Amino acid sequence: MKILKDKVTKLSFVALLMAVTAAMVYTPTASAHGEKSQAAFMRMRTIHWFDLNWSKEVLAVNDTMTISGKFHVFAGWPETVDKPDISFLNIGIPGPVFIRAGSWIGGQLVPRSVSLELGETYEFKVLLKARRPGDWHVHTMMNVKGGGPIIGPGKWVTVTGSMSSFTNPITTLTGETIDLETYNLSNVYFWHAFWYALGLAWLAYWARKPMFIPRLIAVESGKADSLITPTDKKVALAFGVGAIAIVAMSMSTTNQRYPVTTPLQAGLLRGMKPIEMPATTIAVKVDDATYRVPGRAMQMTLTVTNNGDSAVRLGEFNTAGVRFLDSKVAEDTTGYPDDLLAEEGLTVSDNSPLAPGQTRTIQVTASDAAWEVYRLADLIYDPDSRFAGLLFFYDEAGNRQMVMVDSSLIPTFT
Ligand SMILES: [Cu+2]
Repeated sequence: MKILKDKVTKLSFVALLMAVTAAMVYTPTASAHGEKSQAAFMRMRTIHWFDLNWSKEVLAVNDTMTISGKFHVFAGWPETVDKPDISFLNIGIPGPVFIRAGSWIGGQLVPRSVSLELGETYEFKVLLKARRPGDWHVHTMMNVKGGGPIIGPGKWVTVTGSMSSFTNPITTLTGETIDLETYNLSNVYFWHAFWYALGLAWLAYWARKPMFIPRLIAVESGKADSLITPTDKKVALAFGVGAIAIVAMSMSTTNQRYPVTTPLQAGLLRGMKPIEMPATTIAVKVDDATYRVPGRAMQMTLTVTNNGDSAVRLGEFNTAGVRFLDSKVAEDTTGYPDDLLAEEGLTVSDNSPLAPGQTRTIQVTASDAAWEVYRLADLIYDPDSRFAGLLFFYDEAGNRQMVMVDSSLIPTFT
């Protein structure tokens, strides 16, 4: 029996050791943080992020970087997501590994929630200041009240240096320069410690005498009054009056020390300036769209009419942050996240220049591992099998036109 017990103990120890080692060695680098698990049709039919640019990939603590780009608010917004009347331009990072030094939509600073209009395209910029060393997957993101987080593409950014050197100086309107990283901290510590100590002192005053059984007996035998002596009453009065006096005095000294204070600034920002998108001269009709289950690609049959005055070719299809490019037409120069970039992911049956006035029906295949990795293939589980995305056409001079497409997306099983 003893031997068996020893064996079990030994084996459990080995198992524990193995588990610990495995946990230490196995550190998966997640390349997406939340968006994969969201319904595919929601990601395809809410906000389309494009023209994104991360100004740096490596920076030191206290250095700044910007993430800029555009987003299109899809007009066929899903029913189950509240309209983006109250939205907040956020950034998706694991805590304040950066601080957001500023964020703008259409050139306007947006520290508060904003109203966005369906069908409009906006330009945005976020200024980040590095705070904590590490490798961080930084996402653009929009929080929609009544809808949830709408997560944009994420890119790995490395912060070097030491967090202890981080500072966040601001100059107030009263002319004082403070460091928001530590400002007022000792004051907060002091007052919390002070009042906590006062509470403990009150408890200790009573607890120095026997607390429960003798007092219970005294109360039960009708001698409750004997438990509170005249001294006790004086002490209670001192505590009561003292607490009120300290509150009143410290309130007035605080008012003297900080004579100018304002309430918290809040309230929805309306009237965000959208980008005036030039009227598109390309008409696209989605004749049908399918995806194979299981599979890594979607196919569309598009009838494209060029109403402009120069020949165009299809360069990109963008949905849910995944960019499918025809490398013969378009090339990414922005350092777009690898896992979301299909450099040769777009195949067009006939991608010769479409002359002005011409109409052509083309077969377009958007194919990449990202379709599966980012679980767009999981559309099969969604209650609304429709997609939406952006098509980018380029003319000979390199001018780009964006066309929004949206249609049902039918699975095929053969
Ligand atoms: Cu991520």
